[in-house]
Amino acid sequence: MKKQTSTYKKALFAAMIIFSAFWSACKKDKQPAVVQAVAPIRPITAQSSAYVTQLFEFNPAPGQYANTTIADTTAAQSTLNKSNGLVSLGAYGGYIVVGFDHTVLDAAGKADIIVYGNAFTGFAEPGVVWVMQDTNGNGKPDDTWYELSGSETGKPGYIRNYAVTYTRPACDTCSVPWKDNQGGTGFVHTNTFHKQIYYPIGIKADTYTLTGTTLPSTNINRTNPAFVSSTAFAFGYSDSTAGGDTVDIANAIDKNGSKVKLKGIDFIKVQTGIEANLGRSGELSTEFCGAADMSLLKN
Ligand SMILES: [Ca+2]
Ligand SMILES: [Ca+2]
Ligand SMILES: [Ca+2]
Repeated sequence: MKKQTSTYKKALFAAMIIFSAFWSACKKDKQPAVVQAVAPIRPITAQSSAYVTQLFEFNPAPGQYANTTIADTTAAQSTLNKSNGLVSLGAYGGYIVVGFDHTVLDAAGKADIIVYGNAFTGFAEPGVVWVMQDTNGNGKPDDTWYELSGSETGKPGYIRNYAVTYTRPACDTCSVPWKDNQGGTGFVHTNTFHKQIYYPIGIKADTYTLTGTTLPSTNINRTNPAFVSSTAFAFGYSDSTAGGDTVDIANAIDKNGSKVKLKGIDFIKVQTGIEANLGRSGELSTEFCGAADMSLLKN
């Protein structure tokens, strides 16, 4: 009898655990996107620029344009206040942080920001776009970055918290070794067209690490070695479509991949999304040419 009771209790206990797990799973499913702390909104005024107006950070990866006028601070500055500046971010993880002079609001059901690059058909160099709201209101991007998810989020080869460490090569024009946090290694290969140092001269340390989200290499086609093509992903990445790529603040996700509701954003970061050598074209490196608040662009 005693044994039966204990078996019964065990069964009841197990049933309760299953039910509570089921119940909490259901509750979880019904939870809306995480709502972030309310950040101050800087309203649009008659003087507001559609384009990003301030450069906060330029931290390139090694690449064939490193240490040239296409990948220096002046190049990074050239992307402000217009759509046709140009800075090369280098290989995986190279990034730029820029800001608007007002808060770009999330317009319901549509894209909010256009990011300009220099892509053309078959030559996408996708950059991951991140957004930040100035939660503490100090005008600086020292708050929390949220990735804007795109068509590749969750697919094989998509990895958040991906990190690549670059090492200063043995000689100035030697290929730059890299090692990622997934066991991968390789080189940013030097080529005969660009003979300068590929390791950014601004980096004094012999190694440095760039961290972000990496995208799948599935759209890179090496069938023709003379022209390795890279087709644009469906949506959500910069330097992918001729004329610019639009992104939606509503696609913001946090570091765990959960959707986040942001009323608006003040800063954006664009970061090269794939470590890949494109043969003669050199390493895959996102170019950033500017960005604009679509609500302020004249049609
Ligand atoms: Ca939107
Ligand atoms: Ca801030
Ligand atoms: Ca490009």
